[in-house]
Amino acid sequence: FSLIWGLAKSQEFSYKDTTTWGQNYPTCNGNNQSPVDIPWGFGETVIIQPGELQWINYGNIPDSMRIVNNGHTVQIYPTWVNASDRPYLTGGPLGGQYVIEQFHFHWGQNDSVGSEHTFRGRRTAMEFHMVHWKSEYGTFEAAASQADGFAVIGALYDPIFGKSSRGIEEIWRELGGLRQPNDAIQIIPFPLSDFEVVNSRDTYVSYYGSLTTPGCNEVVTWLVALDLFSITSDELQQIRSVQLGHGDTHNYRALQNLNNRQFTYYQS
Ligand code: 1SD
Ligand code: ZN
Repeated sequence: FSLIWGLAKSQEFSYKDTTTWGQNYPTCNGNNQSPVDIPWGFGETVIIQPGELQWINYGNIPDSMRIVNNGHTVQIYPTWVNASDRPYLTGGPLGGQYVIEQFHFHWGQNDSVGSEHTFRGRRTAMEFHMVHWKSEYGTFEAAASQADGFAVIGALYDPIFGKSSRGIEEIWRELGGLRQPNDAIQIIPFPLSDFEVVNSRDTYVSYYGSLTTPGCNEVVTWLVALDLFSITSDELQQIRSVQLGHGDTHNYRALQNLNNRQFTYYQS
């Protein structure tokens, strides 16, 4: 089993029936899978754990920024020449520093679906993920097989407020170059703090889970913002014109069982 083969194989899946992923990727049938329904949300009172989640270096402008349509999502890789400039998360539930690798989006066929996590059964129109890996493991690939290897920020978007935001606009103006799977472009870099979830002094619900795509590695400390973020219906229409592999028209996975897991809450 080579790493190259493993990576190539992990690209082979469709969203038409996400419940069958376990046939080719046994971990997708595990007990700590994501996404899950979160029984709270949108401004309700929760018990905040001590220890703030800290966003470090997110105002740094990347040295380069590359976007790919990987057939499953639009994925953005910001890179910094000096490792010390890379943004990272620490504090809250995280035991160490988690550096940013990439960010991407999950969406649906219409405004009533698209997010992967749900709040009290309510799905929103889009979900934004910022994937981080624990820097002490040296590489993204090494961290991908460690139980505490990844931290992923989730932010749910909905068109109910009808306004756009800077980070979304900066990516959306590039979507024309990303229409087909394997399309890839370089863009003029902008700081990740242009996304409202960054530094938002928000409350995050944290739980232990997995990647929401095959191999479904159970390596993720999830931090989902309890706030709701705004996008326009027009912008949602635009991301639906990005073609995915296998003719998929959405890229959110079905909800998974919580089993024995618990939720904790942190402030940033
Ligand atoms: O869907 C993404 C996938 O595109 C890839 O980024 C993977 C990490 O290699 O992470 C999943 S997710 O769990 O962040 N949705
Ligand atoms: Zn994701």
